[in-house]
Amino acid sequence: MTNIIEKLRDVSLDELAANEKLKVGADYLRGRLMESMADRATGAVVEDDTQLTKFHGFYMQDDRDVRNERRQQKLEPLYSFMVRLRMPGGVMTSDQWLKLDDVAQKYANGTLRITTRQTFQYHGVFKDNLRAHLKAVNEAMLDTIAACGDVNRNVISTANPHVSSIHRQVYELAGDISAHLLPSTRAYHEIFLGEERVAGGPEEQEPLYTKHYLPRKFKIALTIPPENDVDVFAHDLGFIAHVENGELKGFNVSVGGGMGMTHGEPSTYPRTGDVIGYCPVDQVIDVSEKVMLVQRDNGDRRNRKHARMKYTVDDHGPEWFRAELESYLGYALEEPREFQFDNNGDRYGWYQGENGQWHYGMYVENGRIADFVETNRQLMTGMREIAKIHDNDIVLTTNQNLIITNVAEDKRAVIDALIEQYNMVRTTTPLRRQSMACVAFPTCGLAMAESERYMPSLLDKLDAVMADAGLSDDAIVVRMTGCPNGCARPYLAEIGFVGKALGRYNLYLGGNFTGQRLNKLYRENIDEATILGELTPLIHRYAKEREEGEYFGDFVIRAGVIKETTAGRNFHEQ
Ligand code: SRM
Ligand code: SF4
Repeated sequence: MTNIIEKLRDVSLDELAANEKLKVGADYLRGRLMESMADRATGAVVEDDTQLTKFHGFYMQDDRDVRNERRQQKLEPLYSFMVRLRMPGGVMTSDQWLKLDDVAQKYANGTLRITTRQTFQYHGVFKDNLRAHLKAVNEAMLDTIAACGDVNRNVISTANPHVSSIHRQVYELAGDISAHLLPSTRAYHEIFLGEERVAGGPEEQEPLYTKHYLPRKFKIALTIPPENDVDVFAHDLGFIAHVENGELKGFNVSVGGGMGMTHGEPSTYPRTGDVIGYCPVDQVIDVSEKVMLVQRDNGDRRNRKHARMKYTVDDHGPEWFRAELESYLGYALEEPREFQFDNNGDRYGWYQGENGQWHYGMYVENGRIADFVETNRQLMTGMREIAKIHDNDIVLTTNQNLIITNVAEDKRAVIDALIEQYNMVRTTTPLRRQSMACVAFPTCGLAMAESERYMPSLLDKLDAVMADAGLSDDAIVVRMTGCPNGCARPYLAEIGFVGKALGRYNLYLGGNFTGQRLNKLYRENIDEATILGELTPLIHRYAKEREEGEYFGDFVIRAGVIKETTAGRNFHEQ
């Protein structure tokens, strides 16, 4: 149990990954951001600051659709920022929805994007609009602090605190953990909200993070079995609720999940977390903090590709991790309790909560809230009209959907009429409802292939295959990402597509329906015709040969189509 300050006392920063030097030298996340913001000659911020803005919740990007054209015209890339909100549990009031919508129209590209971590992202925010944007978000009583960067990110929790008192308690814990693990620096308030720096005050301290912050991003999810909508095993730290006689007693603690990897580098791999113990409710904040500190002090700061906590857990073993954690806690974790999941998707349409109120789960294709001209689906306008008459919360889900919560019986018809009027919900199959795609082009700088813009048309074709096989009422978890970073958690899907190059994807098979098993590479670098050529016979075979209640991901393993992945470490073994 040696903390990071002591560990790095005699280590030259030059021996560490480049970001480590940057964090230490940035005066607690200030860098040269004041100057960068004032520089009107460019839409960009200086190179080092592009890493620091992440800790404040925004990323510099450029529009990749016009990159070549602008290069030919000798113009700088069309820089703008992606801004991500911190919204633990994905909950906002209708009034906040209206304010956030207004921010999108005034300072961003007019759309809102529900992310796979239950919050909104804005795209297309120009540097000149950034401060106004962040101030407006702040006026809506929200912020973007630590939404990205080497810190604890938005804490996600199983959707809809209004469904039951257990859901409410778990959601509140997500908020408490998020608040507890926030960085302490006032840099955000000074640079973007105009707070004065206290002159001559004591040097700012980051008691939890220190000037080194974390080796890499850190993610926490909480869920309540049998729902695994959050994909709890994809996170650095997962809490699985244990309920006895209708009372929330505590949580199983899972550590070391993560999705990201790099094509062609087998030392990088996705990993599902290990359940290492159990803690009662009143230890959750302490356990969150101490797990994060074990990673702060032991994560790899030399190699950023090996810096996530999943590698710390694998390198030392889960038993070591538990022992180390217990030494930080000063007490032992209890032994894990039994749990069972039955799905990792969302609930759609109207359903009733414990308090008798109604909730409407709305499918939002890949999380994009906009008015779509081609299909005449007016999701942005429709949600605005709903938010105007709805006097309760709207909740975002980790599957990029939303829930209009706490609707009285006699108000349901009004909401139904607005959904109809604005043509908000497209007819969907279970296959589509279980699907997710990451953002990718044109904003994501790391995208190798399309995802959000392509997945709908591929699903049209897969829907036709499913119909042909008589499986229109069956669900298969299908996910796509534009690169191997795994933002839509594709390695937990029954069918995963991961971008390799424009129009080409790696096809992964064999995840399970509950998000507890990783899939495996089945075909590499294939185009749409080959994807359909591979999947059509498999789907037909599944229709004919499956056992009662057998899911597609289980079938492909039983039928010998693909080998089961039993742990992240053997993800690449064929
Ligand atoms: Fe992600 C980076 C979008 C959830 C793993 N992710 C990015 C960036 C910021 C690209 C970049 O670094 O330049 C993407 C911005 C695209 C854009 O234009 O908006 C991006 N990630 C997203 C979102 C918006 C995908 C979506 O379609 O919803 C999700 C935002 C979540 C949020 O609100 O915080 C998003 N990213 C995830 C998840 C899923 C999750 O957390 O449950 C993962 C896999 C889980 C994990 O972390 O292991 C994920 N994103 C990554 C990685 C790979 C990390 C790694 O360990 O290797 C990167 C790249 C990196 O960090 O170097 C990345
Ligand atoms: Fe971008 Fe890759 Fe994440 Fe998709 S998976 S949003 S392409 S980083």
